[in-house]
Amino acid sequence: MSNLFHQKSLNLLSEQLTEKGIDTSELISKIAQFQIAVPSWALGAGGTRFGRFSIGGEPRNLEEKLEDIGLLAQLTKRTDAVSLHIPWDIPQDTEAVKQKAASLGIGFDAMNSNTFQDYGQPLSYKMGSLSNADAAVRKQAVEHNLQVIEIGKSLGSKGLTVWLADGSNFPGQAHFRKALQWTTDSLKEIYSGMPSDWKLLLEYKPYEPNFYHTVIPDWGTSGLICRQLGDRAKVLVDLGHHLPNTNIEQIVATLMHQDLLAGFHFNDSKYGDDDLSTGSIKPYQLFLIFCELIGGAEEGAQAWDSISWMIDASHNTKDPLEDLIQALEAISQAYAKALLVDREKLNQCQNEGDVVAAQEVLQEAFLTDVRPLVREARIQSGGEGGPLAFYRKEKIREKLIAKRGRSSQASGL
Ligand code: RM4
Ligand code: MN
Ligand code: MN
Repeated sequence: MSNLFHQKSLNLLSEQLTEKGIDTSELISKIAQFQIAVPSWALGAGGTRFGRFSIGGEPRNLEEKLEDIGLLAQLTKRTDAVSLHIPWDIPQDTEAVKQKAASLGIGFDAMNSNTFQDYGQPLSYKMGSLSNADAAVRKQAVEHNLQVIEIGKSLGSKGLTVWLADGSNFPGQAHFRKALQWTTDSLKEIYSGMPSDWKLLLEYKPYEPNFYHTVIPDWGTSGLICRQLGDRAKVLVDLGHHLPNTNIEQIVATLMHQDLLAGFHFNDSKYGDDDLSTGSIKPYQLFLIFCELIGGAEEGAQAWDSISWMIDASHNTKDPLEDLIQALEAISQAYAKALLVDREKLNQCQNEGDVVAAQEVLQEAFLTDVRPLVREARIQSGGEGGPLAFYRKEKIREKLIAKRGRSSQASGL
């Protein structure tokens, strides 16, 4: 898109918004300030249990992962932090890693522990980790999390994300109440090992890799556990971790109402696939989620700054960097549209029971083409107007393949 065309569409949109009493420059600066962390495992092609197809030029080590995120930051100006997964990303030289990240303008978001696979540790997690019937396995899993906290401390992270694969595949395999109790007790030990300025983000997932029961299947179970841990334990909403048709925006509202929302893992899902690109399937849902977030923050339910933002995706078919550019764009758009909602009018419609007008208020915002605002926010921050076009024009993937090689290992495993 030419610069002239961009200016024209921005001016037109500004005029329309000014007529509605909306300050365009304030909007642009809000969009520009909104930063979303990128996980280290999103930079390589993912796979399914049937196979994996390498995209080529994927990062071979932590330094190269940082370089990729640095590039994303430079092009989009929408990300300024990486979320590491241990043991996939154990830094060999912490100081060097810190320096490299700092030189790229990248900080360290929440750390992710991993007790869902075996990677040479003495005891197997096949039958669970924090919920395992064997106390020795639970101890090992707790200690792993404490080590992750130590690594995070050395890098300047301020949070620990726990996602558990624990559960069972068959009726009778697990004792539901004991598994929940062991998980809670293990998490208590982990929580008390966190520095006082850290938060614990507790994820939930209804199924996969276990298909009969998951120890923390939903936000309610996660919230119940968090309540037993302390104020700094909150529920992490991964958009892909819901059964079809779940009203995620309502979950967000309820969690904010209880000051229990830790943050987000952005992605999308059609059936049970938890890692599709955010906004690619249900952009209206993403918009409605942001409406609740903005409303909840404005009305004082939970402070905006207390919420963490991250993309959690892993793709089998797309160039991961192109996908992340699209994801950052989709999130910015949903956020920008939600900022346009006339909340006063919506409130009035709700009080008067005017269902039709309430829908109109939401549609008015959602159907506004906010792309000129998102683009302008990027340009004003020093990024590229069209990061995807730039990425392709500069043949960045081809350059990465030339430098790093065509075949590469999976992002995490
Ligand atoms: C899980 C969950 C976690 C992520 C792993 C790789 O489904 O979303 O957040 O760490 O995948
Ligand atoms: Mn996740
Ligand atoms: Mn997931």
